[in-house]
Amino acid sequence: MQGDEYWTEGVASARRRRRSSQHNSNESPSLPTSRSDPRLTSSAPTPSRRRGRLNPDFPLACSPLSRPPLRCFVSAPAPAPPMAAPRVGLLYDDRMCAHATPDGEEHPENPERLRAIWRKLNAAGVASRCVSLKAKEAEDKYIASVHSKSHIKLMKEISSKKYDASRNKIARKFNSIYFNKGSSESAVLAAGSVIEVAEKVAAGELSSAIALVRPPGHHAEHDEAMGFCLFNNVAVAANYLLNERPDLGIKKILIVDWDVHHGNGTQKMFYNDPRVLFFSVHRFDYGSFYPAEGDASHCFIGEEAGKGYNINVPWEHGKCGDADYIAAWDHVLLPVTEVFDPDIILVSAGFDAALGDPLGGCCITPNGYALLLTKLLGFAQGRIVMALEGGYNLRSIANSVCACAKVLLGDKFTFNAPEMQPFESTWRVIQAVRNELKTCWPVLSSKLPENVSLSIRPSPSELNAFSDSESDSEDVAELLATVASVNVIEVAGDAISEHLSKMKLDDDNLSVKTASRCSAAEQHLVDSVKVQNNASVVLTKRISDLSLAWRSDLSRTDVWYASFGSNMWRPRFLCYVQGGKAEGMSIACCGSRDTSSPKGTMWKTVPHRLLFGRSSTPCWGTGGVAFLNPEINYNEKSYVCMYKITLEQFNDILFQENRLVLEDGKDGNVVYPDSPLIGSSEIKFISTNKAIHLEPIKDSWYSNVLYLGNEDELPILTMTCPASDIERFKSGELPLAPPSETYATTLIRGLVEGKQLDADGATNYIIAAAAKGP
Ligand code: X5A
Ligand code: ZN
Repeated sequence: MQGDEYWTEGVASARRRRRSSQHNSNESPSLPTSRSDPRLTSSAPTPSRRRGRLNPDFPLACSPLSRPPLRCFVSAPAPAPPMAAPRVGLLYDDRMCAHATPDGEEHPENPERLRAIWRKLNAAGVASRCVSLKAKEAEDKYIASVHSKSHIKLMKEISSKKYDASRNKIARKFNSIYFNKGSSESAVLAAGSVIEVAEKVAAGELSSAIALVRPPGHHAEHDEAMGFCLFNNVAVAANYLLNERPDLGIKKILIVDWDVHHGNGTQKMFYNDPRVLFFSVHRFDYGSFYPAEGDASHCFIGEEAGKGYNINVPWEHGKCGDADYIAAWDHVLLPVTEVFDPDIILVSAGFDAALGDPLGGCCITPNGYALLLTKLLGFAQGRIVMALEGGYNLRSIANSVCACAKVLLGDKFTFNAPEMQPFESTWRVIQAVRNELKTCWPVLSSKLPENVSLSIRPSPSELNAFSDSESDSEDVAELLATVASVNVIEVAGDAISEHLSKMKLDDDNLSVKTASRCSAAEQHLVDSVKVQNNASVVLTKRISDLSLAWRSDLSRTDVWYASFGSNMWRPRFLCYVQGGKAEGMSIACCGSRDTSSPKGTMWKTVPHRLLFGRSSTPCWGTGGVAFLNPEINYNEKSYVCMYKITLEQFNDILFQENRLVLEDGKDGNVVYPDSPLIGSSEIKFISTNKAIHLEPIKDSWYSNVLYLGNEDELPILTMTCPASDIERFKSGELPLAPPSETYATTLIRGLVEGKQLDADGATNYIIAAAAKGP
């Protein structure tokens, strides 16, 4: 049924068959079609990693629109043929430790990162098994394929005497950048080193390689250093292979960017280039996670000839780990890669999504990275080049790189089942990505299997195990211990694949498999559906039942919801109650559970500044949306349109504003979160404290509920950003942006139809607010 669901063995054996039957006429005709991937259980490398070029006469196997070969897995196991150990390049060079903060200030992106990895690889006996390589400078003409002349000149001269007096000031003009006397050399070596290893892998001199480089690269744009990145090392290397070395036969490149941050620079460089498939999986947090640009969303799929060749998997929150990444691999990356059929894979290998990372707040384990990498080895004949990007916990990055090196060396790995299920939000994100790309990649057009709704874990708000933000610092040892204690399922051989990817479409065994993976807390839900035929429907119903209690409770309390943005226009507000979309909206709302109209409407002005920020929204497109500065400011008068609604409805609006409503997909059902964000105790809290920052959704835009006083004994509530976001707007970390025309029109209509201002007055009010900033 679902022809595109992948697990490691599936990819590897599918590749083996294709290569052997079509491409590689000199390979043995009796290649194994074993059900279990030997890489998972033995040290013998698989035939898919054999060296040997594609037949250059063979036409490009796949355009995105062609169907992949039908996969059917023959179960007779066969031993893999013996083969020489892979030659794995390992590039380390102390000269890339020269880039450091100018006065020894602490910084996460520091030289110790490289040294920690290098020490670990030596201590583990891994370095000596690799082919050692030294850094090499990139020639200007190669860097010039992605960067402007002036950017190259500045980066190469910034360390010279000439800039001694102005260096720090120039650094401050960029976003998250420092320079010192070693920066120029390190940057040129980092770019040159990735070229160096990519060339050797492409030429077949090495099977695969790891380049331990810094400064990192993926945030660097054509004319801009940012996010600790000076030159875009991976982009430079990709262009080198494609444009400078046709002799190496590299025509299609897959770039996998698993750094926790969006690879904005790389995305832009290949946005309309179909030769480079750029895949980035990153925290997005509704647009608030660094670099906090809207173009990290899944809607950005490439342009012109490059349409479909840019894939973003934007997590909605932190705490994503092995299970979430494996799901993204199995249900997005691998099916597309199978069709794309790259000649080489470059990995923008940041390790800041690792468990314990101080910036990432995610929790990939070293074994998780090993598995993600193993799954990629099934493509491009195993030609993989890893280039270090971010990763700021020294222990985590050392262990993670070490695990990856062992995978490339062909070491035996026993993959434990991920200790957790993917989040519910993970399936939502993956389904959204697949929808966006399905016309470009028909292999993504099938619905995710039904049983995924059972393979979920609660939202992070209900899991307090791991650190989530850049500011939190947690004891890594403690975190690792936590994971160790839950990660108890030891599996081997054929059983592994069953555990690796729980979306394996074995509907018959659904309840058994699911049960073995659920936490005790989820078990009662599973028990209740075990005997049912349509399990997910029953589960959904159960969730609705759970929510009934709070709903009937909160339906008895009325509040004033004070709107200052597009909801001032009644038809737009009614979408949040009745569902659907009003003029100017590009996506529909699902509405509230209780669709009754407001019991009253009233206008007021409040002493808070109105501002416009963020760079785009799914509903209104490019341009900022409205926020109310939570701080009281008696010099300000902002208009609010208040609607008298039930507290239940207010929660449903909060859910929708913060995109917490799960589209069930099957029959248009929607699933609301099963507990309210603002209950009676929060109302109590808020009337004394004036505001409540909602911890469960602290990273979404409207996570702060403000109390603006009361009107006929009912509290007036609104939703806006937290005070910390105001600081980020002020510092420039979050962009201020004027509203788009459609959005502004909606606000103006609200004010005019609400008889608060005339058209000119309303226009001026919006323009003034947009001009003032926070
Ligand atoms: C390469 C990388 C992160 C920049 C974060 C800035 N950059 N707050 O991980
Ligand atoms: Zn990063």
